Order: sequence, then structure tokens, then C-alpha cells
Amino acid sequence: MSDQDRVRFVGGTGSPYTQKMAALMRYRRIPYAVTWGQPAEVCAALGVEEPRPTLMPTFFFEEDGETRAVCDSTPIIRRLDEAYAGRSVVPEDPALAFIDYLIEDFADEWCTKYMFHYRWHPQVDADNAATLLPLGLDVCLSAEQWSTLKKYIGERQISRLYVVGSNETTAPVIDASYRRFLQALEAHLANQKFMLGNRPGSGDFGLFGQLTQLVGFEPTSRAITHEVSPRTVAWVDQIYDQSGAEPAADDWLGIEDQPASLRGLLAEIGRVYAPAQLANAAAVQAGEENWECQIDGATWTQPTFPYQAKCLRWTNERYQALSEADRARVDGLIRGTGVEAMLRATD
Ligand SMILES: N[C@@H](CCC(=O)N[C@@H](CS)C(=O)NCC(=O)O)C(=O)O
Repeated sequence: MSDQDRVRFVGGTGSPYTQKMAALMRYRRIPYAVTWGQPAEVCAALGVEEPRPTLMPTFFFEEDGETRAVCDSTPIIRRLDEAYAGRSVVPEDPALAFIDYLIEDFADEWCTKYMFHYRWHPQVDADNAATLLPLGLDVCLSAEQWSTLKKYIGERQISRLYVVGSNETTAPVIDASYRRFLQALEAHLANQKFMLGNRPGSGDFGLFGQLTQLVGFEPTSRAITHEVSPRTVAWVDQIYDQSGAEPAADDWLGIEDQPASLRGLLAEIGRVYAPAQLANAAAVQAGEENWECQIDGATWTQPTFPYQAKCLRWTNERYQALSEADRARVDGLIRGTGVEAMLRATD
């Protein structure tokens, strides 16, 4: 194998999506080369046009003899699934693949609110993150550069807490949701190793990415996770490197055979993520810059995100693309969880 056969990507140790993809590459046994740094700088060094927006991680793929920089882990996972045979993270059963996709979407778009909130809302965590994140990109920073970056990153990110809807009103809502999410995982992991059976799906990697930070980086959420779900703490260590797992086709559990504990996770998705997604999509449609809705008994306010409206549309398209029989199987699993509301949206 030559170095050119390695899939190159760049991101940060403190970036959940970068950790998601690095763990995926290890599990899939895809040779990779990760650079810990700023995507814009690596694009410039390679003479490659930056993706818009430029996010962590940024992947580099050879296309028609040219290197192209690409972002967004969810489609990249599907692209890698097509390009590299075996050890797929997308269940063959379309109904199960839909549930896997839903869990990945929830991890990427809602669990990241837990991550960002615990990282920058509590003072102790904000100080920890502002101190360590610059070093995660360059461990040799001079004291002067370090203190400049610490101030810059800390001020910038704290001022962006509103972007994920984190504020004094929503702090208890986020905290309660994180604790219920952990209780659901604690119950579910007592039954099986991964969300949908005995092999990991894309949803597991999505959750893992956010949890690397929630368990491994932010002091407040680390303490909560140890208190509420020791199994989650151990799971994060294990999913970090699943290169030795030997998955078999029947390691995916059929929808009908999933333990009741899976519904705990789906119920959290329906309780908090569904209303947020619906309110955001309605605001995008109405051309409003902000949205407000009731989530778990509190008023949630945040800026509108066209990308998250697209996520809702993609979820719906996947649901609608299922055969009638598979839709009925999905319906049977999600009935009463609140997820149904997301699948009625037609934007
Ligand atoms: N949907 C993207 C999200 C990636 C993302 O948001 N990455 C963050 C870091 S974890 C980022 O680069 N944010 C840019 C910024 O904060 O300026 C994915 O799945 O890859």
C-alpha cells in the first residue's frame, strides 16, 4: 500500500466529528492519515480549494486526477461505505438503516448541543476548553501565542452559545436531556454492545464523536456521565478502536427483535429533537432568522439553521423512500416516542 492509498483528513482532537470519523476509519480498517490542525491551512498547503463552509473534519479525495476537499461526515460515511467493501456501518435492512440514520442525525445535531453547552456554559469547563483547545491544534505553541489563542477562542465560543440555544433558561433543559439520554444508554448497553445490535452502525459513531468530548474533555459532563452511566464511559473507550471486531451479518438485530431499551433513546429524540427540528424548519420556510418553541416545558430560542432544515428533509426523504412494509416496521418501533412528528413534515 502506498501512502497515496490512505484517506487523508484534517481536524481537531477537540472536534467530535473528527473523532467520529477517526473511529469509523479504525473500525472499517480503511488506511488513513489524519492531520491535527486547521483545515484551511492544510487546504492552502495542498493548493486545494477550501470547501464552503470549511469544517472539521475536512477530507481529501482524489476525483478525476484532482484532489478535492470535502466536508460533512454523514455523506462521507456513505461514500466510504460504497468505496470500501466489508465492515459496513449501514444496515442492509432498509428499515433498520433508517433508524441508524435517525440516531446519527440526532447525535450530530442534538447531542452536539450537550457538547457545546457543557464546553462553554459552566465557567470551569469554558476555562478548561479555552486552555486546551489551542494546544490540541499545536502542542508547541509559545506562551504568548497560547494566551492570545486562549482568549480569542474562549471569547468567541462563549459568545456563540446562543447559536445552539444554550442560555440560562435552557441550561436545565439541556442538563435534564443529557441525563435522560445517559439513562437510556445505560439501560440499552446492558442489553447489547451497540445501538442496533452487536455491530456498530453510523449512529454509534455519531454518538461516540460527541461523547469523546462529553466524557473525555469537559469536566462537568464527565462527572455527570460517570455518575449516571458507567456503561457509557466504558463504551466510549471501546468504540474508540473496534478494528479487532469481526462483524457478521446477523449481528444487526432486526427491528422486531430490538430490546425495549432502544425505545428509551428514541423517546429522547422525540421529546427534544423533534420539536426543535420542526420549529427550525418552519422558521426556515417562513424566512425567519430565529425560532422559539416549547421544549420539555421551557421556552427554547435560537437562530434558524438552514442546514438543520435540510437534515429534517433528508430524514423525511429516507422515510418516504422506504417500502410500505418497511415504513410500517419503522412505525411500529417509533410509535408513541414523538419521533412520528418529524416524519409528517413536508417542507
Ligand atoms: N455536519 C458536519 C459538522 C462539522 C462541524 O460542525 N465541525 C465543527 C467542529 S467540531 C466546525 O468545524 N465548526 C466550525 C467553526 O466552529 O467555525 C459534519 O458532520 O462533519
